[in-house]
Amino acid sequence: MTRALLSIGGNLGDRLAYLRAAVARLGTSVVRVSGVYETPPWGDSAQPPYLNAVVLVDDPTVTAREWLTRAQACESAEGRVRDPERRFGPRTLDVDVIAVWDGEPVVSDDPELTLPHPRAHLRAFVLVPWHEMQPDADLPGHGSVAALLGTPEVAADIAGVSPRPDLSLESMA
Ligand code: PH2
Ligand code: MG
Ligand code: MG
Repeated sequence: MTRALLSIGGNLGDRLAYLRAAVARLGTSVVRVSGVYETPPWGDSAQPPYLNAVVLVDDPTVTAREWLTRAQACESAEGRVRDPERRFGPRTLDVDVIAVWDGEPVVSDDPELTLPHPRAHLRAFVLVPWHEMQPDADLPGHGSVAALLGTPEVAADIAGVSPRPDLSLESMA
């Protein structure tokens, strides 16, 4: 079995529609989805706010590498255009593989797919929705998500991560 935690986000166009399209494309592999959050852009501040959520997916036939392929297929299908000059620039849809488990956590230092995601432990826009969806979750190599929310780097960003209870992906899971 492989299970993966995916972060989905976007800050161009109809942001909710892009998140919904990603969940729809992931199809029957979706086990749970978090609530939707409005989040300030990290890494390149001159751009609109993001909507972010996380999705737990499970499929016994899918390897870690194939989760990356599926994530990229979601991005391409929703018109994601990569700007080589602007790594953290605005995008319709970003789907990041945060962690994968095949019974045990998968660890990879492949530069194309580093697992767990090398910055997830620092990102409130990943940890806040994940904690809401799975309060007992662990980020492999970093301990409990609940504890990570208390670290100074993350705690400082939590106030900016605003729940959007008016927007939902739930009916799609
Ligand atoms: N993704 C990025 C860069 N910056 N900021 C927010 N708020 N949410 C994101 O998903 C995000 C970002 C690159 O993957
Ligand atoms: Mg990202
Ligand atoms: Mg990405």
